[in-house]
Amino acid sequence: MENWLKKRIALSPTKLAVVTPETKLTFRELGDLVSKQMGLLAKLVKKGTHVGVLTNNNLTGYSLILALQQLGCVIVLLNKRLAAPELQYQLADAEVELLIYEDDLALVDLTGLEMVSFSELANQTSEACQGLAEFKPDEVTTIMYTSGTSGRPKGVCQTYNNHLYSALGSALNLGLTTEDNWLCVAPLFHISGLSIMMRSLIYGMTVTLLPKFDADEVMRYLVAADITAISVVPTMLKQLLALGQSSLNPAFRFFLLGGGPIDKPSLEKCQAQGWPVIQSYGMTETASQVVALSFNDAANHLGSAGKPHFFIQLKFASDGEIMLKGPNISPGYYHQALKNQRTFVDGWFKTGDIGSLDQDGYLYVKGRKGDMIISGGENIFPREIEDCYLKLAAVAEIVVAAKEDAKWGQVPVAFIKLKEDISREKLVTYGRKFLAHYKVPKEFYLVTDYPRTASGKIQRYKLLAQLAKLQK
Ligand code: S0N
Ligand code: AMP
Ligand code: MG
Ligand code: MG
Repeated sequence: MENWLKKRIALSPTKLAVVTPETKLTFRELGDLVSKQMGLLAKLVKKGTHVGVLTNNNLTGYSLILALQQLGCVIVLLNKRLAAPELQYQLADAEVELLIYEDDLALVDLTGLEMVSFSELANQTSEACQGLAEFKPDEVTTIMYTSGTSGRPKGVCQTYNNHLYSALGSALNLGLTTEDNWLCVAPLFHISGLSIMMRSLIYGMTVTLLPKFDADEVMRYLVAADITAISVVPTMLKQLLALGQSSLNPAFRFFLLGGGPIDKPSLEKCQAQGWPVIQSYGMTETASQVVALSFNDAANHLGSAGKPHFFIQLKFASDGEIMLKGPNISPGYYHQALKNQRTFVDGWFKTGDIGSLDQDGYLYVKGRKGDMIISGGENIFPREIEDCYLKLAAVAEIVVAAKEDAKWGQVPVAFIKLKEDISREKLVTYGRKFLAHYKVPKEFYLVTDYPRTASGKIQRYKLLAQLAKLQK
């Protein structure tokens, strides 16, 4: 198929492509910046090189991602909140040959890897080079890691077609206007953020890119700038609600809400103050939303994630697990043949989520099969935390579970059995060295044993019930 960036520049060269607090670029100007980045990258990469990118949301990162795509590299998007050992694992697992990182995200402990900072890259000698003649629909363009139901995080491969059909499915539900301007505060290293970039190329849509989510700042944009859409996770929407400002700019069309469950009172509050919230369901493996409410249905189906997008088929396994099929869905996890065999069955992707459809075909997501925790839109797999703490001499056993949290939705807490005394502070310091801070348990409850089945297996649900009692 056509190279999206080249096509977009040919179709709408003077349309605004990206707005940041510092600058505004048309698609032609963005194309020029991308060409410049390609020139600087030319000596370092070739088609097919696996390149890690560690960036905040800013124009340099944005243009570098596009430049790497133009050069046909496999772009491995890395979560800036991860600890060095977690990044090291993902870089090795994804067979990253070169890491490009924003200077202030420098990690001294990364070893055995070619690394170039943004400022070093800017000082490379430039070489003329061409973007891909065309995009091959089934080629992998991006890889993103996700913590799922088992094992270490896995690299989700995303093809051009995955991104294309994701963008098309979204547009068929939400429509497009020539005025569309999508505020991107979701990280570019998550599909919530990257999908906005891909939609921009495919639709010819303006993206307003902010360096981070700051509720007051975002509200200023929603009120005073000509923003028409914003993608938010529940934590963000609740922070915006708490500001108590209800009237948004007249062109504003919708909040696209995804990334995890939200409480009904928050949705009702949005409705009461006339905020158009489009609840959606999707994941890294589906290149963003695949089920969403429509404008007509949003008011009457509060709490539902909506109907499957045009290209998406949905069914349930006998235990209620949501299964999906369609062109958005990843061809698989990188280098995970066994996991892929179990997860992608006859073209159907087993999501690990439990749900049901009501009589009118609206999806209700009811929970997860495994023990995954979602904190502020970040997935946490308890076993990863448990394995990390078991390496501490003082720890005999540990079970990590989700605790409801007003700000983050859920946070991890630990039930810990000690061999020797250790302070809470030491436990926290240890965790923060090896794990992203959002994964470090917020509480450590000391226990002498765990509720177990006759065969000795820990009954996690009983621990959680005990926790509920403790909280009363
Ligand atoms: C909520 C966010 C913005 C919070 O980050 P913030 O406020 O910028 O934090 P910092 O100032 O950097 O740090 C302050 C302290 O807070 C800790 N912290 C940061 N994040 C979390 C967190 N998630 N949980 C717990 N703690 C957190 C920091 O560690 C720091 O503490 P200390 O000092 O102790 O280190 C941020 O978390 C955020 O951006 N979250 C969203 C992530 C996201 O986008 N997830 C979605 C992933 N899923 C998908 O992309 C699939 C669904 C999808 O595509 C989608 C989703 C939403 C909307 C639309 C779509 C779509 O379909 O298009
Ligand atoms: P990720 O792979 O990080 O994008 O996380 C995707 C996961 O977030 C899904 O597998 C679900 O468990 C959860 N999720 C996404 N959307 C919703 C929703 N509308 N309601 C409940 N959980 C959701
Ligand atoms: Mg996931
Ligand atoms: Mg903050």
